[in-house]
Parts: sequence; structure tokens; C-alpha cells
Amino acid sequence: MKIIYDDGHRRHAPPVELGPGSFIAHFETPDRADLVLKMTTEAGLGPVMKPEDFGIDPVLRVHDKGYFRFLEDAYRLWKDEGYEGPAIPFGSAFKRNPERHPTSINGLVCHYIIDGAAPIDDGTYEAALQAANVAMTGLDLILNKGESSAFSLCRPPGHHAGPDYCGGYCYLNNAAIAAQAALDHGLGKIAVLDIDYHHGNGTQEIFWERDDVFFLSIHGEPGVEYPYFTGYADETGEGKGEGFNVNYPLPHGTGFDVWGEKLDDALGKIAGYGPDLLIVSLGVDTFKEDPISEFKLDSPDYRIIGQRIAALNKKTLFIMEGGYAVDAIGTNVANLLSGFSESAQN
Ligand code: SP5
Ligand code: ZN
Repeated sequence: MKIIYDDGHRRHAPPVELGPGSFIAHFETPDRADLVLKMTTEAGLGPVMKPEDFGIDPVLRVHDKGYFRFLEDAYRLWKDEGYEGPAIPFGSAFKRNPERHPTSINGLVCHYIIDGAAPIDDGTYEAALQAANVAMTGLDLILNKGESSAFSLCRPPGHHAGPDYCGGYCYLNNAAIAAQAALDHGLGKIAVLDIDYHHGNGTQEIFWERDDVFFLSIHGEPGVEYPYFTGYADETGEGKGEGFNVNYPLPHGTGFDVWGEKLDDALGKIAGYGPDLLIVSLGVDTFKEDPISEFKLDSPDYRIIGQRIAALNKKTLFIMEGGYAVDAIGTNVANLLSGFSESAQN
């Protein structure tokens, strides 16, 4: 399985995020991607390819232009104001009024950044745009170059980024950008399976009223877990999208016995939908030693997950999302992709 990777991700390295009661070291570090690259290639996956440049058009198919321009300009405006460190909001636009748009950089930061875990630093925009290119290059391999699967080693991750906001370490929604581009290419139906520990609120919102993208997410229950506002089981989509959004919220402490049952249920629903392409939002923060998460999956479980996804026998694009137990993250991704590759039928 080809791996798409670009070391431009290192340009995004905010020193801190807002933790409970204090600034803490940013969990979403550059060495995450380096370790995933190391362990996947050592496991015999690859070759590694650099991304191509798809420009901003596929990004603007998913994200609001005003938000995108904010992402591009925010750090410069923030520095112009004389602030030290990355741009982090101290308020939240909990009641947005489209007719009363903020004009100051602080107003914009509070408008477009939904939490203290998506700092915008020097290089954030460039790295986020390159992560979208990494996703698009994986898609291109499958659509145009005869590959049946690919691994887009995106960093920063994307699934918390919505149409017009960033949050939770995410700036551009790489999985959603690839899904929309696949439809624009002519595919009819896409399934997005999100196995990151956190609810993929951004992807859910982007495709909420759509029946051509079926979104399924297994995650920590939002009553007690980030992002705290979405991910409940009764969120099923609206309009044409009714029934094309499935959430599996699970309590802290969930192990692979229960998690695996939800995976099987999700895979059964995906098989019934019959997508032309499966996109997996691949987070491994479900690992038992993840420093910010509370599920109990173990390293060998990831190989089984890969095997079960392969049994669907669909073209599959893996997009890297979260996972913070830095020593194990590479092993767990390598196990999952190895399990998939060994079991894939072509
Ligand atoms: C892509 C992704 O996985 N984003 C996750 C963003 C989570 N941000 C909030 C982190 C809350 C950390 N809580 C610390 C609890 C430590 N026991
Ligand atoms: Zn996560």
C-alpha cells in the first residue's frame, strides 16, 4: 500500500494548547507523523510518495472561503497586533450572527477557532493545506492510477474541522475534502468510517444533509468526552441525509470486545450502503495508553480491525487523524494497515 507523506507537516508545531487550568505542551506533535512513517515502512508497507499539488479548489468545495482566508491570514494579523505565541481564542462565538461579522483579529480568532486546542502558529496554514494535498494524492492513486487502497499520512488531522471553523488539532477536513473530490470525479456514493477516539463532528456537519456520503463514527460519549457537543446516537442526519449519519458513542473504559461489535455493526451498514469508495478516518487514540483518551484497545487489536475492514472488499483510502501515545502510535497504525493489506483480496 502506497504511503503519501510530506515533511512540510513540521511547519506546524505550536508549542502549547489550552488545557484545563493552564497552557500545556501541544499533544499533536510532529514526531507523531515521523513515528507512523517509520513503523509503517519498517512493517514493509509503502513505497512512500510525496503529494502532488491540487491547489485550493478541492478545499473550497468543503470549506467556507471566509474561513479559509482567515486561516491563511490569521498568524500574520495576530503578530501585527503584537501578540506572542500562537493564535488561541479566549472566547467563543457561541451565537454567531452572519450579518455582524467581527473585523478585529481577536474577534476573528474567537469566531473561527472553536476551542483552545487548535492554535494557529507560523506554518499552520501551509501544513494544513499540504495535508489536504496528501489526502487528495491518495485519492488520485485510487481513482486514476489503479491502486485499490492508499494511506494518506495527513498531519495536522482534519475530522474536527467543520465548514467554517477549526478545533481539536484540526484545520482542514482532509477526509471530507477527499470524499467531496471523489464525488466530483464522478463516483456516486462514499462511506466515511471514523474510528478516531473522538467524534468526527466536522465530517458529520459537512455531510449532515447528504445521502451521497454515509458517515459512521465510533467514539467516546460526548457527555464526558471532547468535542462534548456532538456524537450522540440520535444524530442521524437531516433532509436527504436522514439515516446517512450513524454514531456509536461508548463509555470510558471500553475495550475491544465491545468496540469490535460496533465496528462489525458499522461495517455491515457500509456493506448494505454499497459505496464506490470507503474513506477511513484513522485515529489510534483508542489505544489503552493514549494520554488523552479512555478506551482500552491493545496493539494486536489494530491488526484485526484492518482485517475486518479489508473483508468489505472496497477501494479504501486511509486518512491519518489522531493518536497520542507517541511510542505506540506507529506500531498501531502499522498493525492496522498490515492487517488490511494481508487480507485484501487484490
Ligand atoms: C484529532 C484529535 O484526536 N483531536 C482531539 C482533540 C482533543 N482535544 C481536547 C483534549 C482534552 C484533553 N483532556 C485531557 C485529559 C487527560 N486525562
Ligand atoms: Zn481523536
